Amino acid sequence: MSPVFLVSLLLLARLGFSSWSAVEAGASYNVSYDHRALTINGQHRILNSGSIHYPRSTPEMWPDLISKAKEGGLDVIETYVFWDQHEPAKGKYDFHGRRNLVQFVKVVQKAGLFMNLRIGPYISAEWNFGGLPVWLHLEPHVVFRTDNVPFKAHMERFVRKIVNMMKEEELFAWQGGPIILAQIENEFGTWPLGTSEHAYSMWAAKMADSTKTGVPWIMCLQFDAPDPIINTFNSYYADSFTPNGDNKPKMWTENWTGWFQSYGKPTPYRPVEDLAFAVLKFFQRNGSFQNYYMYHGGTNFGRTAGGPFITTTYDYDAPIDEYGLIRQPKWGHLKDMHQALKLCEPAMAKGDTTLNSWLGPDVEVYAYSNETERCAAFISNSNTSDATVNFNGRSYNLPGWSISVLPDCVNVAFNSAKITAQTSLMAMKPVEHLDIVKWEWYREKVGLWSGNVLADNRCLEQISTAKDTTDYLWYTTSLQVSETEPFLENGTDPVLIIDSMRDAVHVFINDELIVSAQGVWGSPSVQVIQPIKLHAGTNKIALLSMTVGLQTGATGYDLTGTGIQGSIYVEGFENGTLDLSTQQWLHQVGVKGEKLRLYEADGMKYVAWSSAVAPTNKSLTWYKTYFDAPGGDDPVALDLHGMGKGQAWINGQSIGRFWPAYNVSSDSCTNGCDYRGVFNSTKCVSNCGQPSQRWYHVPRSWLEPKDNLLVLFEEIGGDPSSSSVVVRAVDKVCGYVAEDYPPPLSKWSFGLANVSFPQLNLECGKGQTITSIDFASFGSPTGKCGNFQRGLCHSPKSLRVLERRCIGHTKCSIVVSSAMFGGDPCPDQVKKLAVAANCS
Ligand SMILES: *[C@@H]1O[C@H](CO)[C@@H](O)[C@H](O)[C@H]1NC(C)=O
Ligand SMILES: *[C@@H]1O[C@H](CO)[C@@H](O)[C@H](O)[C@H]1NC(C)=O
Ligand SMILES: *[C@@H]1O[C@H](CO)[C@@H](O)[C@H](O)[C@H]1NC(C)=O
Ligand SMILES: *[C@@H]1O[C@H](CO)[C@@H](O)[C@H](O)[C@H]1NC(C)=O
Ligand SMILES: *[C@@H]1O[C@H](CO)[C@@H](O)[C@H](O)[C@H]1NC(C)=O
Ligand SMILES: *[C@@H]1O[C@H](CO)[C@@H](O)[C@H](O)[C@H]1NC(C)=O
Ligand SMILES: *[C@@H]1O[C@H](CO)[C@@H](O)[C@H](O)[C@H]1NC(C)=O
Ligand SMILES: *[C@@H]1O[C@H](CO)[C@@H](O)[C@H](O)[C@H]1NC(C)=O
Ligand SMILES: *[C@@H]1O[C@H](CO)[C@@H](O)[C@H](O)[C@H]1NC(C)=O
Ligand SMILES: *[C@@H]1O[C@H](CO)[C@@H](O)[C@H](O)[C@H]1NC(C)=O
Ligand SMILES: CC(=O)N[C@H]1CO[C@H](CO)[C@@H](O)[C@@H]1O
Repeated sequence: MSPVFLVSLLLLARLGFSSWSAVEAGASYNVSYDHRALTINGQHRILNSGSIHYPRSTPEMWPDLISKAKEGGLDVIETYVFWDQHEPAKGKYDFHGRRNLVQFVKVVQKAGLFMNLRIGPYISAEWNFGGLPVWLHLEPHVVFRTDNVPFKAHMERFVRKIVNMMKEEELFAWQGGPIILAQIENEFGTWPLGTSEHAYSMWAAKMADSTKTGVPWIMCLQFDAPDPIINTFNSYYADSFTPNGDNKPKMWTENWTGWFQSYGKPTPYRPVEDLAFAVLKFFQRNGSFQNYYMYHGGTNFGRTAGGPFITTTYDYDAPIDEYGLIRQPKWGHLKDMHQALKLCEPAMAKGDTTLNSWLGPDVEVYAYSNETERCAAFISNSNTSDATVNFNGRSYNLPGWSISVLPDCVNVAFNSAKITAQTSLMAMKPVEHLDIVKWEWYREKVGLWSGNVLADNRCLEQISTAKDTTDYLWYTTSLQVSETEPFLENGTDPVLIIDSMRDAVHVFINDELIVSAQGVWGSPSVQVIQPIKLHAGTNKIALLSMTVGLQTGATGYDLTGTGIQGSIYVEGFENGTLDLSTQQWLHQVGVKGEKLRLYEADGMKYVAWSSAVAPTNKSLTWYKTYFDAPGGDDPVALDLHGMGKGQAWINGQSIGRFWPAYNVSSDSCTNGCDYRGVFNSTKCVSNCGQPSQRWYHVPRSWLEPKDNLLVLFEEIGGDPSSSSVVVRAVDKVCGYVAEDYPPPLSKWSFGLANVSFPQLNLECGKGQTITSIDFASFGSPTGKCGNFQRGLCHSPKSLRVLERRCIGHTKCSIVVSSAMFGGDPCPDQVKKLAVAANCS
C-alpha cells in the first residue's frame, strides 16, 4: 500500500451501517454471481447468513426470531424445505402452522432480509429420514438418491411444486421477494459416489436449473457441481476451500456454530472466539458469503428428530437459544463482527484480497482495496500464542488464535478474541411443581392389545411394518418349558440373546420388564444378552422395539431397516440352544394409548384413568395432569428430570420424545475449553453425568391461561411428581472489557485515528432490572462470569461506580477508562473492568 493511499484514507467520512442494507422492499432486483461474489443489481455483496428452520419453532415465534437475527447483523436467512412435513402422505400436502413455508418466507421479507431456500429435498439436518417422506421409501422400486426413475419423478414433482409456489407468491428476487439463492440436493459429495449416484446428482443439477427460478442454484459439498450451479462448502472452517470454477464465488453454506446433541452424549458447544476467527479467516481469503448453521436451532417437536438418537432439543449452542432468547456473548460478539464487516464491504466488494505481508507461518495480513478510496485489512494470528504485528508503520497486538479487522487499514474495529459483548447466565426457574396428588394414570397392557396383529415365522422389519406411524412395534411369541428342564432346579437362568436390532428395545418376560437396551448416535445397533427367569409351561416373550428417529443419511440409508434384525435364541436348555427366530411371532404396531389418542381431550375418555396415588417406576404408564400457564412472557419448559423414556403432549400437541434416564457418561467432559486451536465437535462438551435432556420446550402459543392438559407416556418407569413447569430467564449478566479492546462501533471512525475508549454494556432480560452488583473491579481482575476475582491492581471506587450507574436500570453502560474511576490505579498496566450483576 502506498503512503499516498493512506493519506487519502484520512479524508474519508464515516460510513453509516445502513447504506449497504438490503434492497428496498417490494422492488424487484437481479441476482447473479461472478468469481468474486454474488451480485445484487450488479453490485458485489459480502453476506452473512443464518439458518433458522421453520418447523423447529412456531409461527408465533418467527417474527421475533427473524428480528433478533436482523438486529444481530445478518443479511440472509437460510432454511431447508422439509418434504416429509409438506407431503405426509403421497399427494396430500400440508402447508399449515409450523409448515407454513410461504408465511415464513414472508416474515423474512417483511424484515428486509434475503433468503436462501435450500429445497433439497434430501436435507439430512438431523431430521427424521433426512427429510424424505417414509411413504416414498415404501413405494415400489424406489431407491433414494440414485439414478432411479420413480425417485427422480417424485423429487422433480416436489421441487417444481415448491418453486412454483414461490413464483406464485412472488417470492423470488426478480419478483421483489427475498429469495436470492436456492439449493438442490445436500452434502452429496462427502463420500465417493457410485455411477448411479453420480448420474443422479448431475440429473438433479440439470433439473434444478430447468425450473427457471431466476436466482442462482447452489449445491453444498458437491465438488463437481456443473455450471451454472455454484458448489459451496460446509465445515467448521472454510478458508482453504476453492470453488470448482473461476466464474464461481467462494461460499460457505454451513458454518457450524456448535453441534447437535444426541442421547447419551455430552452437550457440545463452540466458543464464539473460535467461531468469529473462522468467519474472519474465510472473509480474509476471498470469502464472500457465509452461513451460521444454526443461528437458531430450536426444537424437534413430535417425532421429527432423526439420527437416530438426536435429542428433542436442537439448541446447537446457536446465537439464539432453543427458546428464542439471545445467547450472550455469542449473539453480541457476532453482531459486533458483522458491523465491522459491513464497514469493510465497499473495499471487499471490489476485488480479491492480496497478501500484504506474511510474517511467518502464523501471522498474515491481507488487504482488500477498491483502488480509489477504500481499503480493508485483516490481520490474522493463527498461533496459539499472542503476537505483535507491524503493519504500515503501526504496531498491533493480537491474542493467540485471533484476527483483527481494520476497515480502513489503520484502526482496529474488531478482534475475534476480544469480547466486549456481555455474558448472560440463564436460569430455569420453577413456577409450578406438578405434585403427586394431581396426577391420574392408566397402565398399558404388555404386548398385543388388539386383534389387528401380523403373524409371521420371523421378525418383520419395522419401517415397512409400522410405516413410521409410531415409534413402537411389539414382537411377541411364547416359549414352552418342560417341567423336567434342569435349569428349573439347578439355579442357572437361561440367557436370552438378541443378536442385532435397532434402535432400542424393552424386553418383557411374562409381563415384567426385564431389561432395556439402546444404541447411540452413529452406532444404532443393539445386542441383548440377558439372563431370564422362566417357569415350567408357557412363557410370554414380548419385545417392544422402537425407533428413536429414522436415520438421516449415509449411502443406502433408506434400505438399512430397523427393528429386530438378527437371530433370537435362548441358551441354557438341557438340549442346548433354542432358536426363536423361525417360530411364529405376532406383531402389533404401536401402543394402545397412542392409537386411542389418550393425549387429546377427546381420546382421553376411552380409558378409565385411576386417581389413586400415581405409581412411580412403572413401565408402560400414561400419566395426565393439568397446569396453568406461568404469568409473564418468559419462555416455558417442562422439567422432566425424574422421568425415564417416553413422549409428552401439551393440549394434544407433541412436545417430543423425552429420555432423561439416558445419562451422559461422566468421564467425557473437559473442564473448561480453550478457544485457541483447531475446533471439533468433541473438543468442548458439557453436561457429563447428567440426563441427556432434562428440559423440554413448551411454546407459549400452545398454552391456555388455565388448565392445560399435560400427558406423559412413560415406557420404562419414572416419577411424574418430580416434574415441574419452569420459565427461562436471565439470572446474571457479566462483562469483562480491557482498556485496549476496540471502541464501540458507533464511536469508530474511518482513518481518523480517533482515540475512543471501549465500553462495558450490561442489559437484563425483558421486563427485568439490575438488582445488585456481585462483583466489580477496575484493575487486574481475573476469572469468569460467576467467579471473578480481584487482582493486585484494583480501583476502590469500582463497586460504587457500577452501583450508581446500573442498579434499578434495565441496562447500563460504563466507559472503560481511568477517568471513569477517578484515577489510574496502576499506570503501567492495561486495566480491565470485570462486573457481575444480578437481574430480576
Ligand atoms: C435485471 O437484468 C436484466 C438483464 O440483464 C435487465 O434488463 C434488468 O433491467 C435488470 N433489472 C434490474 C432491476 O436491475
Ligand atoms: C484471492 O484471490 C486472488 C485472485 O484469484 C488470488 O490471487 C489469491 O491467492 C486469493 N487469496 C487467497 C487467500 O485465497
Ligand atoms: C470505493 O468505495 C467507495 C465507498 O463506498 C465508493 O464511493 C467508490 O465508488 C468505490 N470505488 C470503486 C472503484 O469501486
Ligand atoms: C507458535 O509460535 C511459537 C513461538 O514462535 C512456535 O514455536 C510454534 O511453532 C508456533 N506454532 C504453533 C502452531 O503454535
Ligand atoms: C431333549 O431332547 C430329547 C430328545 O429329543 C427329549 O427326549 C427330551 O425331552 C428333551 N428335553 C427337554 C427338557 O425338552
Ligand atoms: C443347569 O442346567 C443347565 C441346562 O442343562 C446347564 O446348562 C447348566 O450348566 C446347569 N447349571 C448348573 C449350576 O449345574
Ligand atoms: C425400578 O424397578 C425396577 C424393577 O422393576 C428395579 O430394578 C429398579 O431398581 C427400580 N428403580 C427405582 C429407582 O426404584
Ligand atoms: C478434537 O479435538 C480434541 C482437542 O483438541 C482432540 O484431542 C481430538 O483428537 C480431536 N478429535 C478429532 C476427531 O479430530
Ligand atoms: C442420572 O444422573 C442423575 C444426576 O446425576 C442421577 O440422579 C440419576 O440417578 C442417574 N440416572 C441413572 C439411570 O443412572
Ligand atoms: C472522534 O470522533 C468524534 C465523533 O465520532 C469527534 O467528535 C471527535 O472530534 C473525534 N476526535 C478526534 C481526536 O479526532
Ligand atoms: C459433512 C458433515 O459432517 N455434514 C454435517 C454438517 O452439519 C449438518 C448439521 O449439523 C449435518 O446435517 C451434516 O451431516
